[in-house]
Amino acid sequence: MQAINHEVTERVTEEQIAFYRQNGFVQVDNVLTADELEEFREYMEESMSTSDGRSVKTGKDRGTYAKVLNQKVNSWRDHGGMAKFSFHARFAQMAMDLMGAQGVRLFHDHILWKMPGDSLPTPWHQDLVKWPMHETGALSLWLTADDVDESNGCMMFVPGSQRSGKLTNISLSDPVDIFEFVKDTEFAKQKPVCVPLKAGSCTFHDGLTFHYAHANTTDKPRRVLANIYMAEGTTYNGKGHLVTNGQELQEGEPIRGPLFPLLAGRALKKS
Ligand SMILES: O=C(O)CCC(=O)C(=O)O
Repeated sequence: MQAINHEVTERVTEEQIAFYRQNGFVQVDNVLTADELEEFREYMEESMSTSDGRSVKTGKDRGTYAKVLNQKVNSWRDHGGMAKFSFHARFAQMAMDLMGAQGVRLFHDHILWKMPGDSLPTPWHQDLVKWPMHETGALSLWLTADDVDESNGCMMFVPGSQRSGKLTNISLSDPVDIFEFVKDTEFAKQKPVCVPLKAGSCTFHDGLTFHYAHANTTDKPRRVLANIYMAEGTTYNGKGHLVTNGQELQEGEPIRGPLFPLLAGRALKKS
């Protein structure tokens, strides 16, 4: 177990907000206390060891997707411990400050493990093209339970690429080259930034920022939780998505309801 002894970071600074808005991502260190980090590891292990229909297979019979990621969406729905980290007020406040929103809802969480063995990198892609939202601005927190670097799957980001607009949905198991879509633009020339992190630290990235994660060449899983936050009032664009399908949302209506809890805001009234 890695020991940590530090002051926990409660809020993002003005400098971090400015960096995020310029570059489309930001690193925030030490967002978990030592006790929280221990709990976080324990709960993720428990959640990933149960099969409840929200897991991607983690066994030997691994398709290409599972070599990229073993994923569980909305872990909070059947593990109260995970809910602590998916609903954490500290992270929601940071997301709200980075977005400059009046309130934020959770769109969904997902546990993202990169397993050792025949691991593949997570190819360059944008997230927002997959999310059924009219507006831009939604973002992901990427919180690691392990030290991460290029050997086990740390992230890379293309600074400023959030300004490229929505491009195309890139399959993680059969990817096309996202840079082909921005040839001859400033985004193609921008040098990607690699972001190693200590356990209990995180990045935030805009849903339009190009990002990538290295393969895991070590002998241990790389254990991450990503929470997707959207500004209160973000509206449904009518497209299919795992977490909105069957929710009877109307196109153009705000995405609300018990599956999308309001986690931070000036007025925490509506559910
Ligand atoms: O964890 C990874 O390998 C990729 C994560 C990612 O693409 C995301 O959080 O949007």
